[in-house]
Amino acid sequence: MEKKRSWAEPYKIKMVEPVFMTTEEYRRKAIEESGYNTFLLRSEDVYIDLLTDSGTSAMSDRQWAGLMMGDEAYAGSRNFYHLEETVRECYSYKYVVPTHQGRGAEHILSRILIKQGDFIPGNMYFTTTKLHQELAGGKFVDIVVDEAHDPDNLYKFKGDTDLRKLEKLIGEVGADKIPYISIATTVNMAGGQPISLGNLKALRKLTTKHGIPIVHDMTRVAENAFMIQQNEEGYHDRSVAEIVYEICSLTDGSTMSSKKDAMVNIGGFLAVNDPVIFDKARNMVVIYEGLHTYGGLAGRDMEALAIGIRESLQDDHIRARVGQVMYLGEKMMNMGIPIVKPVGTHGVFLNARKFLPHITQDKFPAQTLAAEIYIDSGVRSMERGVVSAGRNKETGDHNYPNLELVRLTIPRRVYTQAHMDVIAESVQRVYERRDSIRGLKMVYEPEYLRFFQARFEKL
Ligand code: P61
Repeated sequence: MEKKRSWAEPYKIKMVEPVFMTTEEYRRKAIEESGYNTFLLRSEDVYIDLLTDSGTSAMSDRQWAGLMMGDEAYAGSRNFYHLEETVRECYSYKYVVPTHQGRGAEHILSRILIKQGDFIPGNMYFTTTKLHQELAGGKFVDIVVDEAHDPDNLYKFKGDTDLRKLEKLIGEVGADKIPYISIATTVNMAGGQPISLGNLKALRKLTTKHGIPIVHDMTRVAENAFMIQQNEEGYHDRSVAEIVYEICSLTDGSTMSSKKDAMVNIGGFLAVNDPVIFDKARNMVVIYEGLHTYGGLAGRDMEALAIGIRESLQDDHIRARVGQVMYLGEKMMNMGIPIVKPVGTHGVFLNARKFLPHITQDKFPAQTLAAEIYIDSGVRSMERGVVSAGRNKETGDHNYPNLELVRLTIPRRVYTQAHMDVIAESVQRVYERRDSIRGLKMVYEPEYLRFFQARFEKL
């Protein structure tokens, strides 16, 4: 029998940034002063930062070299043309409008396509995406498969859409009230769960019949493609780059936060195939972001992005990236810690309902758990539960999502396997003393995207 061979990261480390450990007493004070909200901590007070994988990845030597090649012309920067060519070649879209980050693209897209009273179906909500749809007068409708709302369901493609839910909506409101379907690869709020190509093809067929476009939130599309390569019949021999191209070809356009897959600190874009929408978008971008050949980015940012896109599609890179997340997830499962299964691609999501069953959702179990992990070790994570879900616009009550999660998000190419061990051990320590943990009450709540700035006190 052949012995199992280990694999390792396809890079070596050239530059390091020190991180500092604080005392538990210090961290107790720091999180209290931050209103028990990990978004309000100072990064210097964090030991291992798993708040997000957004803009926090390590750039390669090639990307850093790209920064030096920035053409900072106000108009027509060569880096824009490099980016445009890369998007065409790697993602299939004809036209690109750069934006400062993903939500800039969401804003422009929503303003162009959504009319008051429209419905936008999607495979689970994302905070900024849904907000921009609402601000433009639309209403988000969840058409993700039911499995996605169950943290213990082992279905491999929890990002799939439920076509019956979509057909029902079309029957109720009519296709002309649905400006587009919003599909995310992968689904962040479900725990980084992929959509299958089989499902996307079926969705394409149905939407073509009704004349409804598909817009693709391609923030973590390379990770989604890797999961297709690993788990979907017929794709084992296809490269991640080929699968990504096929996914994009099945859609009409995309919004992208390049701060994830493409490993830049800032950047995003809107990409479309329709020249009329492109024309509107490049006119609107000059109002909110910048000229259509830079859209809020420096030339050097666009260069690092163009290079990062190609790096994100390399099979050995993506295998190591997702492999590290899987390593942490499996370690936690072996420790008996309740997490979202199957393990997603960009982080391990703790199931706070099971972790802290004695804390009811109105006392914010996931918010509480993120604070407790920080106190234990200085590991910073993020709430993805009732606080993130916001309020019901009609009733004013909290939205109570089934998923009450803490996200331990892994930046790309930043932390080592030893860091993963330290993280798992910290969560285990908190798990051992879970019975003594009490919930929180919200004492300050901003109007939009409240989870970023809300403040809490201990009960
Ligand atoms: C994140 F707590 N994500 O995961 P922008 N689509 C998708 C994203 O993941 C995404 C954006 C659009 C972040 C940052 C963040 O509730 C939050 O470049 C699937 O951040 O504008 C961003 O892209 C928006 C954290 C955003 C949050 C919203 O950490």
